[in-house]
Amino acid sequence: MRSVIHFVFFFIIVFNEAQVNGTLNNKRFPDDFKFGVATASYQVEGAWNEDGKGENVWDQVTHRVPSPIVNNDTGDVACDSYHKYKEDVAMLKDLGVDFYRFSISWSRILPTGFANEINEAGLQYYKNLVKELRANGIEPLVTIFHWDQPQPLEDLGGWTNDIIIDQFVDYARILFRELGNEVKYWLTFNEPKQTCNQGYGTAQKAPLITSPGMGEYLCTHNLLRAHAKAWRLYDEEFRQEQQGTIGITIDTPWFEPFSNSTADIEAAETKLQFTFGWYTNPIVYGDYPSVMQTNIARRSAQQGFKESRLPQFTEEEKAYIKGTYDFLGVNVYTTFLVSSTDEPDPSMGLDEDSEVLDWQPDDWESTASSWLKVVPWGMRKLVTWIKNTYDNPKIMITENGYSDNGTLEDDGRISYYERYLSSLRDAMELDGVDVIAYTAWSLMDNFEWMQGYSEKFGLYHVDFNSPNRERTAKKSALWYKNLLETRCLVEECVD
Ligand code: GBH
Repeated sequence: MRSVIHFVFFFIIVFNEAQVNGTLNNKRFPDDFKFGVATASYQVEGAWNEDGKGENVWDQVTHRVPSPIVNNDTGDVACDSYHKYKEDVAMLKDLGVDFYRFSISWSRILPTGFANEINEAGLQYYKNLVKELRANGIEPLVTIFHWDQPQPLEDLGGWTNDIIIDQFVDYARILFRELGNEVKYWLTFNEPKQTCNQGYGTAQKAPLITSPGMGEYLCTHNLLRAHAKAWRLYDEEFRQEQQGTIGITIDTPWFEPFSNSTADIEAAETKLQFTFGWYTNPIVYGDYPSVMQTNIARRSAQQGFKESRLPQFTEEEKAYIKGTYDFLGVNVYTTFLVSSTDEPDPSMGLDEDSEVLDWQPDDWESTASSWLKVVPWGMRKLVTWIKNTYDNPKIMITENGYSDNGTLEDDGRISYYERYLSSLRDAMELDGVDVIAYTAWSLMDNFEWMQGYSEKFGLYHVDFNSPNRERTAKKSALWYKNLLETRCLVEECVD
């Protein structure tokens, strides 16, 4: 009976949306294309001080008085996934996903950040989770670092101190050794731009350090070398035996030129280089984008610095970093417009150093998050630009999603997913972009960083007022389940 109701429900949803969005791509997703959902440790696990876990920067920031987080929210309990992972896996099984992207909490494995002592209970949690996933036919995709560095390392300067490179690699080695027989897909970092620019530049993410145009560049310089070292460690010591694959997730909006003028077209390209190229150019080609090198060197000199604020790689480091990816993970949510300007802001900072202007028009379709405007066509333009700029890499969309206030009747989310997936399918079909996977953010409502629990991205609702944190499928969960069965965005697809 339930399945009959579900069937009718699906039919109505699919039919209605197809009517509304008459132009959805009607090609089935290829058989080997993988669909999944994502979460991150601090956003879902809770159990912040249980079983020997150490303090990390998000514990530290959320416990500050007064709290910098909306409603004084914390991730102390979050979705309680540390205790409820079997329920999470049951949800994943019901959705029918091919894989689950989750991250590991560094301070759960290494309470001080240093590798002298492993917290076995923390390690066991991830072994249990991976085992449960495997038992249910779900592939784990593991993010080694999703923003929650151990506080003792932060006390030494965190990502701005190069001692963190070897600590990160030691941590990664433990994960490859202990989990690598069961985990075949790894991501070193999630969205390094947010770790560095928001963490050490503009103070919009933990550890909330304000050092625009200085701290954010130091952070990135260390993070890129840590990434390369972890990739090479896997490549040289684990790949042959474990047969896995390892990449990195980099986020960017699509940046659309405001007009057809050469200046605006160049400005949009510059903005892409300062956002996505900051990380991807070193990893694919061995060095920072030339526009970053030129702008920052010139501005640093004008500001009285003896050397560029953008650190330089040695020739040896360039060769070492170049090529350290098996695939590129891309997180994409939205689009910005970009124009050139005759009066660049002379102050220090990543945005200022780019010397262009970017914004989102007020009349673009909005969500619960101020930065997230619904712009489906940006998806195709972005992945096609990545294909053309970075030598046709394998691309995994490792996040894409929509925020609202948590309603179960989340038609806005369904419509967002339909149109973004259609645009992605267009890029695959019409531009030959090599996209191998798509990941919806998120499996369930969770701790949305500085916004606390005020912005909801889940396919499943979580009752944060109840000690049991009950999960309930939203309409979008049923829609995603149907998509994963049919692999098709319209009523009937062609292959
Ligand atoms: C992802 O970041 C994260 O990986 C994930 O943990 C998070 O829950 C999810 O998105 C939803 O936000 O303050 O105007 O400068 C997405 C990329 C980049 C979006 C930074 C918010 C801040 C915009 N994020 N951005 S603003």
